[in-house]
Amino acid sequence: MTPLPTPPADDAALLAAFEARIAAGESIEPKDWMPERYRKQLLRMMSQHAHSEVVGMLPEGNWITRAPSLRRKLALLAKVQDEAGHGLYIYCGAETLGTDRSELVEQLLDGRAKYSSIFNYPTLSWADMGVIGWLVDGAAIVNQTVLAKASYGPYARAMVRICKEENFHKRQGYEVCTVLANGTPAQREMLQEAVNRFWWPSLMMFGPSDTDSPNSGELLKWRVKRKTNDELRQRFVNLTVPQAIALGITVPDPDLRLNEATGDWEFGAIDWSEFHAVLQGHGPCNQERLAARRQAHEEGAWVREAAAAHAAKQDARRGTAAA
Ligand code: BYC
Repeated sequence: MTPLPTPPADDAALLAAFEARIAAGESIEPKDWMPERYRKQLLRMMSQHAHSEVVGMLPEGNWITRAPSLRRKLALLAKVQDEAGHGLYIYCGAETLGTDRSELVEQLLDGRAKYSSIFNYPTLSWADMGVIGWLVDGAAIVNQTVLAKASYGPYARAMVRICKEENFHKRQGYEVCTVLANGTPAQREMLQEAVNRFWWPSLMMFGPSDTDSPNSGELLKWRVKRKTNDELRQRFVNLTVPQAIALGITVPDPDLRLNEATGDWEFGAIDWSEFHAVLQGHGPCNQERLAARRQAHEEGAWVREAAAAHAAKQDARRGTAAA
Protein backbone atom coordinates (compact mmCIF):
# COMPACT_ATOMS: atom_id res chain seq x y z
CA MET A 1 0.00 0.00 0.00
CA THR A 2 1.32 3.48 -0.90
CA PRO A 3 1.71 6.27 1.74
CA LEU A 4 -1.27 8.62 2.02
CA PRO A 5 -0.99 12.22 0.69
CA THR A 6 -0.88 14.95 3.39
CA PRO A 7 -3.96 17.26 3.35
CA PRO A 8 -3.45 21.05 3.05
CA ALA A 9 -2.86 22.59 6.52
CA ASP A 10 -6.05 24.72 6.46
CA ASP A 11 -8.17 21.59 6.10
CA ALA A 12 -6.62 19.92 9.14
CA ALA A 13 -9.42 20.80 11.58
CA LEU A 14 -12.14 19.79 9.13
CA LEU A 15 -10.29 16.59 8.38
CA ALA A 16 -9.97 15.78 12.08
CA ALA A 17 -13.72 16.34 12.57
CA PHE A 18 -14.50 14.23 9.49
CA GLU A 19 -12.31 11.38 10.69
CA ALA A 20 -13.82 11.56 14.17
CA ARG A 21 -17.27 11.12 12.64
CA ILE A 22 -16.08 8.11 10.69
CA ALA A 23 -14.45 6.64 13.80
CA ALA A 24 -17.79 7.09 15.61
CA GLY A 25 -19.49 5.04 12.89
CA GLU A 26 -21.44 8.00 11.47
CA SER A 27 -22.56 8.04 7.88
CA ILE A 28 -21.15 10.73 5.57
CA GLU A 29 -23.87 12.35 3.44
CA PRO A 30 -23.59 14.33 0.16
CA LYS A 31 -23.76 17.82 1.69
CA ASP A 32 -21.27 17.04 4.46
CA TRP A 33 -17.70 18.30 4.21
CA MET A 34 -15.35 15.61 2.95
CA PRO A 35 -11.70 15.61 1.93
CA GLU A 36 -11.18 15.87 -1.81
CA ARG A 37 -9.37 12.50 -1.81
CA TYR A 38 -12.40 10.84 -0.20
CA ARG A 39 -14.67 12.30 -2.88
CA LYS A 40 -12.27 11.25 -5.65
CA GLN A 41 -11.78 7.74 -4.32
CA LEU A 42 -15.52 7.19 -3.93
CA LEU A 43 -16.27 8.58 -7.36
CA ARG A 44 -13.64 6.30 -8.91
CA MET A 45 -14.90 3.24 -7.09
CA MET A 46 -18.63 3.90 -7.46
CA SER A 47 -18.40 4.79 -11.14
CA GLN A 48 -16.33 1.66 -11.83
CA HIS A 49 -18.91 -0.33 -9.93
CA ALA A 50 -21.80 1.18 -11.92
CA HIS A 51 -19.97 0.55 -15.21
CA SER A 52 -19.40 -3.07 -14.12
CA GLU A 53 -23.10 -3.61 -13.58
CA VAL A 54 -23.92 -2.23 -17.02
CA VAL A 55 -21.13 -4.01 -18.92
CA GLY A 56 -21.99 -7.10 -16.84
CA MET A 57 -25.31 -7.33 -18.68
CA LEU A 58 -23.51 -8.25 -21.91
CA PRO A 59 -22.10 -11.74 -21.18
CA GLU A 60 -25.47 -12.97 -19.92
CA GLY A 61 -27.50 -11.02 -22.48
CA ASN A 62 -25.70 -13.26 -24.97
CA TRP A 63 -27.75 -16.26 -23.74
CA ILE A 64 -31.26 -14.79 -23.39
CA THR A 65 -32.34 -15.98 -26.84
CA ARG A 66 -30.82 -19.41 -26.23
CA ALA A 67 -32.05 -20.21 -22.71
CA PRO A 68 -33.17 -23.85 -22.62
CA SER A 69 -36.71 -23.22 -21.30
CA LEU A 70 -39.22 -20.42 -20.77
CA ARG A 71 -38.58 -20.53 -17.00
CA ARG A 72 -34.84 -20.10 -17.51
CA LYS A 73 -35.38 -17.33 -20.03
CA LEU A 74 -37.62 -15.38 -17.63
CA ALA A 75 -35.12 -15.71 -14.78
CA LEU A 76 -32.22 -14.63 -17.00
CA LEU A 77 -34.18 -11.66 -18.38
CA ALA A 78 -35.06 -10.58 -14.85
CA LYS A 79 -31.45 -10.93 -13.72
CA VAL A 80 -30.05 -8.89 -16.61
CA GLN A 81 -32.71 -6.25 -16.02
CA ASP A 82 -31.72 -6.13 -12.34
CA GLU A 83 -28.11 -5.41 -13.34
CA ALA A 84 -29.30 -2.37 -15.32
CA GLY A 85 -31.14 -1.19 -12.20
CA HIS A 86 -28.01 -1.69 -10.07
CA GLY A 87 -26.03 0.42 -12.52
CA LEU A 88 -28.64 3.18 -12.25
CA TYR A 89 -28.74 3.21 -8.43
CA ILE A 90 -24.97 3.44 -8.27
CA TYR A 91 -24.72 6.13 -10.98
CA CYS A 92 -27.28 8.14 -8.96
CA GLY A 93 -25.17 7.63 -5.83
CA ALA A 94 -22.05 8.70 -7.72
CA GLU A 95 -23.80 11.85 -8.98
CA THR A 96 -24.25 12.99 -5.36
CA LEU A 97 -20.45 13.46 -5.37
CA GLY A 98 -20.81 16.20 -7.96
CA THR A 99 -20.14 14.55 -11.31
CA ASP A 100 -22.87 14.09 -13.87
CA ARG A 101 -23.67 10.59 -15.15
CA SER A 102 -23.04 11.65 -18.76
CA GLU A 103 -19.44 12.50 -17.79
CA LEU A 104 -19.00 9.16 -16.02
CA VAL A 105 -20.34 7.30 -19.06
CA GLU A 106 -17.96 9.27 -21.31
CA GLN A 107 -15.08 8.07 -19.14
CA LEU A 108 -16.16 4.46 -19.68
CA LEU A 109 -16.65 4.83 -23.43
CA ASP A 110 -13.34 6.56 -24.07
CA GLY A 111 -11.45 4.01 -21.97
CA ARG A 112 -10.49 6.26 -19.03
CA ALA A 113 -12.64 4.37 -16.51
CA LYS A 114 -12.34 0.71 -15.60
CA TYR A 115 -15.02 -1.93 -15.09
CA SER A 116 -14.71 -5.35 -13.50
CA SER A 117 -12.18 -7.63 -15.20
CA ILE A 118 -14.59 -10.58 -15.02
CA PHE A 119 -16.79 -9.22 -17.81
CA ASN A 120 -13.99 -9.46 -20.36
CA TYR A 121 -14.39 -13.24 -20.55
CA PRO A 122 -16.73 -14.89 -23.07
CA THR A 123 -19.82 -16.95 -22.21
CA LEU A 124 -19.38 -20.08 -24.30
CA SER A 125 -22.00 -22.50 -22.97
CA TRP A 126 -25.31 -22.50 -21.11
CA ALA A 127 -23.43 -23.72 -18.02
CA ASP A 128 -21.74 -20.29 -17.94
CA MET A 129 -25.11 -18.79 -16.93
CA GLY A 130 -25.20 -21.03 -13.87
CA VAL A 131 -21.54 -20.47 -13.05
CA ILE A 132 -21.76 -16.67 -13.40
CA GLY A 133 -24.72 -16.61 -11.00
CA TRP A 134 -22.95 -18.92 -8.55
CA LEU A 135 -19.36 -17.63 -8.70
CA VAL A 136 -19.53 -14.08 -10.08
CA ASP A 137 -22.64 -12.99 -8.18
CA GLY A 138 -21.35 -15.00 -5.22
CA ALA A 139 -18.11 -13.01 -5.26
CA ALA A 140 -20.07 -9.77 -5.70
CA ILE A 141 -22.20 -10.57 -2.61
CA VAL A 142 -19.11 -11.19 -0.47
CA ASN A 143 -17.68 -7.84 -1.59
CA GLN A 144 -20.92 -5.85 -1.47
CA THR A 145 -22.24 -7.11 1.86
CA VAL A 146 -19.26 -5.34 3.40
CA LEU A 147 -19.77 -2.26 1.20
CA ALA A 148 -23.30 -2.01 2.63
CA LYS A 149 -21.50 -0.78 5.77
CA ALA A 150 -19.38 1.75 3.85
CA SER A 151 -19.03 5.20 5.43
CA TYR A 152 -20.67 7.02 2.48
CA GLY A 153 -24.45 6.88 2.99
CA PRO A 154 -25.68 6.84 -0.64
CA TYR A 155 -23.28 4.00 -1.55
CA ALA A 156 -24.06 1.92 1.54
CA ARG A 157 -27.83 2.28 1.01
CA ALA A 158 -27.60 1.29 -2.66
CA MET A 159 -25.67 -1.82 -1.60
CA VAL A 160 -28.41 -2.98 0.80
CA ARG A 161 -30.95 -3.31 -2.00
CA ILE A 162 -28.44 -4.61 -4.52
CA CYS A 163 -27.30 -7.38 -2.17
CA LYS A 164 -30.89 -8.60 -1.79
CA GLU A 165 -31.20 -8.90 -5.56
CA GLU A 166 -27.73 -10.47 -5.90
CA ASN A 167 -28.82 -13.19 -3.49
CA PHE A 168 -31.59 -14.14 -5.89
CA HIS A 169 -29.05 -14.10 -8.74
CA LYS A 170 -26.70 -16.40 -6.88
CA ARG A 171 -29.48 -18.83 -5.97
CA GLN A 172 -30.77 -19.06 -9.52
CA GLY A 173 -27.19 -19.62 -10.76
CA TYR A 174 -26.49 -22.33 -8.21
CA GLU A 175 -29.79 -23.99 -9.08
CA VAL A 176 -28.78 -24.10 -12.77
CA CYS A 177 -25.48 -25.68 -11.64
CA THR A 178 -27.31 -28.24 -9.46
CA VAL A 179 -29.49 -29.35 -12.35
CA LEU A 180 -26.47 -29.73 -14.64
CA ALA A 181 -24.47 -31.53 -11.92
CA ASN A 182 -27.29 -34.07 -11.60
CA GLY A 183 -27.86 -34.33 -15.35
CA THR A 184 -26.26 -36.34 -18.13
CA PRO A 185 -22.48 -36.90 -18.31
CA ALA A 186 -22.35 -34.25 -21.07
CA GLN A 187 -24.13 -31.73 -18.81
CA ARG A 188 -21.75 -32.45 -15.90
CA GLU A 189 -18.82 -32.02 -18.26
CA MET A 190 -20.22 -28.71 -19.53
CA LEU A 191 -20.53 -27.49 -15.92
CA GLN A 192 -16.99 -28.56 -15.01
CA GLU A 193 -15.60 -26.88 -18.10
CA ALA A 194 -17.37 -23.62 -17.22
CA VAL A 195 -16.06 -23.75 -13.64
CA ASN A 196 -12.55 -24.36 -14.99
CA ARG A 197 -12.79 -21.15 -17.04
CA PHE A 198 -14.46 -18.92 -14.43
CA TRP A 199 -12.75 -19.99 -11.18
CA TRP A 200 -9.56 -17.97 -11.40
CA PRO A 201 -11.14 -14.85 -13.00
CA SER A 202 -13.68 -14.90 -10.12
CA LEU A 203 -10.84 -14.78 -7.58
CA MET A 204 -9.35 -11.85 -9.51
CA MET A 205 -12.59 -9.87 -9.06
CA PHE A 206 -11.44 -9.00 -5.53
CA GLY A 207 -8.55 -6.98 -6.94
CA PRO A 208 -4.77 -7.26 -6.51
CA SER A 209 -3.28 -8.76 -3.38
CA ASP A 210 -3.06 -6.40 -0.39
CA THR A 211 0.65 -5.80 -0.89
CA ASP A 212 -0.09 -4.51 -4.40
CA SER A 213 -3.31 -2.51 -3.80
CA PRO A 214 -2.57 1.24 -3.97
CA ASN A 215 -6.09 2.38 -3.03
CA SER A 216 -6.75 0.12 -0.05
CA GLY A 217 -4.90 2.27 2.50
CA GLU A 218 -7.13 5.32 2.06
CA LEU A 219 -10.33 3.35 1.54
CA LEU A 220 -9.82 1.29 4.70
CA LYS A 221 -8.80 4.32 6.74
CA TRP A 222 -12.00 6.13 5.73
CA ARG A 223 -14.11 2.96 6.09
CA VAL A 224 -15.28 2.80 2.52
CA LYS A 225 -13.70 -0.63 2.45
CA ARG A 226 -14.10 -2.56 5.71
CA LYS A 227 -12.05 -5.62 4.67
CA THR A 228 -9.01 -5.99 2.45
CA ASN A 229 -9.02 -7.57 -1.00
CA ASP A 230 -7.26 -10.70 0.32
CA GLU A 231 -9.58 -11.06 3.31
CA LEU A 232 -12.64 -10.98 1.07
CA ARG A 233 -11.07 -13.34 -1.48
CA GLN A 234 -10.35 -15.85 1.30
CA ARG A 235 -13.90 -15.56 2.61
CA PHE A 236 -15.24 -16.24 -0.89
CA VAL A 237 -13.06 -19.34 -1.30
CA ASN A 238 -14.07 -20.64 2.15
CA LEU A 239 -17.76 -20.25 1.29
CA THR A 240 -17.52 -21.59 -2.25
CA VAL A 241 -15.35 -24.70 -2.01
CA PRO A 242 -17.93 -26.61 0.11
CA GLN A 243 -20.56 -25.64 -2.51
CA ALA A 244 -18.36 -27.11 -5.26
CA ILE A 245 -17.95 -30.28 -3.21
CA ALA A 246 -21.74 -30.48 -2.80
CA LEU A 247 -22.09 -30.24 -6.59
CA GLY A 248 -19.50 -33.01 -7.05
CA ILE A 249 -17.28 -30.87 -9.22
CA THR A 250 -13.61 -29.95 -8.96
CA VAL A 251 -12.04 -26.55 -8.44
CA PRO A 252 -9.18 -26.18 -10.96
CA ASP A 253 -6.47 -25.66 -8.36
CA PRO A 254 -4.09 -28.53 -7.51
CA ASP A 255 -2.81 -26.58 -4.48
CA LEU A 256 -6.22 -26.14 -2.84
CA ARG A 257 -6.27 -27.65 0.65
CA LEU A 258 -8.10 -27.17 3.92
CA ASN A 259 -5.97 -25.80 6.72
CA GLU A 260 -7.55 -27.59 9.69
CA ALA A 261 -5.98 -25.16 12.16
CA THR A 262 -7.39 -21.95 10.61
CA GLY A 263 -10.43 -23.43 8.84
CA ASP A 264 -9.29 -21.68 5.64
CA TRP A 265 -9.25 -23.30 2.21
CA GLU A 266 -5.75 -22.32 1.11
CA PHE A 267 -5.43 -21.80 -2.62
CA GLY A 268 -2.64 -21.70 -5.21
CA ALA A 269 -0.95 -18.67 -6.74
CA ILE A 270 -3.11 -16.34 -8.82
CA ASP A 271 -1.75 -15.49 -12.27
CA TRP A 272 -1.56 -11.72 -11.83
CA SER A 273 -0.09 -11.29 -15.30
CA GLU A 274 -3.46 -12.37 -16.71
CA PHE A 275 -5.27 -9.89 -14.42
CA HIS A 276 -3.04 -7.00 -15.50
CA ALA A 277 -3.35 -7.93 -19.18
CA VAL A 278 -7.15 -7.84 -18.87
CA LEU A 279 -7.00 -4.45 -17.10
CA GLN A 280 -4.81 -3.11 -19.90
CA GLY A 281 -7.45 -4.04 -22.46
CA HIS A 282 -6.02 -7.38 -23.59
CA GLY A 283 -8.65 -9.75 -22.21
CA PRO A 284 -10.57 -12.00 -24.62
CA CYS A 285 -13.57 -9.64 -24.88
CA ASN A 286 -12.42 -6.10 -23.90
CA GLN A 287 -12.85 -4.69 -27.39
CA GLU A 288 -16.17 -6.43 -27.99
CA ARG A 289 -17.59 -5.17 -24.67
CA LEU A 290 -16.61 -1.55 -25.26
CA ALA A 291 -17.79 -1.67 -28.86
CA ALA A 292 -21.20 -2.95 -27.67
CA ARG A 293 -21.47 -0.17 -25.08
CA ARG A 294 -20.46 2.50 -27.62
CA GLN A 295 -23.02 1.23 -30.11
CA ALA A 296 -25.77 1.18 -27.45
CA HIS A 297 -24.82 4.73 -26.43
CA GLU A 298 -25.01 5.99 -30.02
CA GLU A 299 -28.30 4.21 -30.66
CA GLY A 300 -29.75 5.68 -27.45
CA ALA A 301 -28.88 9.28 -28.39
CA TRP A 302 -32.44 10.03 -29.54
CA VAL A 303 -33.83 8.88 -26.17
CA ARG A 304 -31.50 11.18 -24.26
CA GLU A 305 -32.35 14.07 -26.62
CA ALA A 306 -36.09 13.46 -26.23
CA ALA A 307 -35.78 13.26 -22.43
CA ALA A 308 -33.75 16.49 -22.34
CA ALA A 309 -36.28 18.27 -24.63
CA HIS A 310 -39.14 17.07 -22.40
CA ALA A 311 -37.37 18.27 -19.25
CA ALA A 312 -36.67 21.67 -20.87
CA LYS A 313 -40.36 21.98 -21.82
CA GLN A 314 -41.44 21.13 -18.27
CA ASP A 315 -38.99 23.69 -16.86
CA ALA A 316 -40.29 26.36 -19.28
CA ARG A 317 -43.90 25.57 -18.31
CA ARG A 318 -43.05 25.80 -14.62
CA GLY A 319 -41.24 29.10 -15.31
CA THR A 320 -44.31 30.52 -17.12
CA ALA A 321 -46.63 29.34 -14.36
CA ALA A 322 -44.45 30.94 -11.68
CA ALA A 323 -44.21 34.28 -13.57
N1 BYC B 1 -11.38 -5.40 -12.35
O1 BYC B 1 -6.01 -0.54 -5.30
P1 BYC B 1 -6.97 -1.59 -5.75
C1 BYC B 1 -21.42 -7.53 -10.44
C2 BYC B 1 -8.25 -1.93 -10.31
S1 BYC B 1 -20.47 -6.15 -10.80
C3 BYC B 1 -10.94 -4.24 -12.87
O2 BYC B 1 -7.09 -2.81 -4.93
P2 BYC B 1 -9.59 -0.77 -4.97
C4 BYC B 1 -22.21 -8.17 -11.46
C5 BYC B 1 -8.67 -0.83 -9.37
O3 BYC B 1 -9.81 -0.17 -9.86
C6 BYC B 1 -19.39 -6.10 -9.43
N2 BYC B 1 -10.13 -3.39 -12.20
O4 BYC B 1 -8.39 -0.91 -5.99
C7 BYC B 1 -22.71 -7.46 -12.52
C8 BYC B 1 -7.42 0.03 -9.35
O5 BYC B 1 -7.33 0.80 -10.54
P3 BYC B 1 -7.44 2.43 -10.55
C9 BYC B 1 -18.32 -5.06 -9.49
C10 BYC B 1 -9.77 -3.74 -10.95
O6 BYC B 1 -10.60 0.15 -5.54
C11 BYC B 1 -23.39 -8.11 -13.55
C12 BYC B 1 -6.32 -1.00 -9.45
O7 BYC B 1 -6.89 -2.15 -10.02
N3 BYC B 1 -18.00 -4.80 -8.11
O8 BYC B 1 -21.38 -7.93 -9.34
O9 BYC B 1 -9.07 -0.49 -3.60
C13 BYC B 1 -23.57 -9.50 -13.52
C14 BYC B 1 -5.69 -1.33 -8.11
O10 BYC B 1 -6.62 -2.02 -7.25
C15 BYC B 1 -10.21 -4.93 -10.35
C16 BYC B 1 -17.41 -3.67 -7.71
O11 BYC B 1 -17.06 -2.83 -8.50
C17 BYC B 1 -11.04 -5.78 -11.09
N4 BYC B 1 -11.49 -6.94 -10.61
O12 BYC B 1 -10.22 -2.25 -4.91
C18 BYC B 1 -23.09 -10.22 -12.43
C19 BYC B 1 -17.27 -3.51 -6.22
N5 BYC B 1 -9.68 -5.00 -9.11
O13 BYC B 1 -8.90 2.76 -10.40
C20 BYC B 1 -22.41 -9.57 -11.39
C21 BYC B 1 -16.76 -2.16 -5.81
C22 BYC B 1 -8.94 -3.90 -8.95
O14 BYC B 1 -6.65 2.93 -9.39
N6 BYC B 1 -15.35 -2.04 -5.93
N7 BYC B 1 -8.98 -3.16 -10.06
O15 BYC B 1 -6.91 2.81 -11.89
C23 BYC B 1 -14.47 -2.55 -5.03
O16 BYC B 1 -14.81 -3.22 -4.07
C24 BYC B 1 -13.03 -2.21 -5.22
O17 BYC B 1 -12.94 -1.11 -6.10
C25 BYC B 1 -12.17 -3.38 -5.79
C26 BYC B 1 -10.75 -2.86 -6.05
C27 BYC B 1 -12.09 -4.49 -4.74
C28 BYC B 1 -12.73 -3.93 -7.08
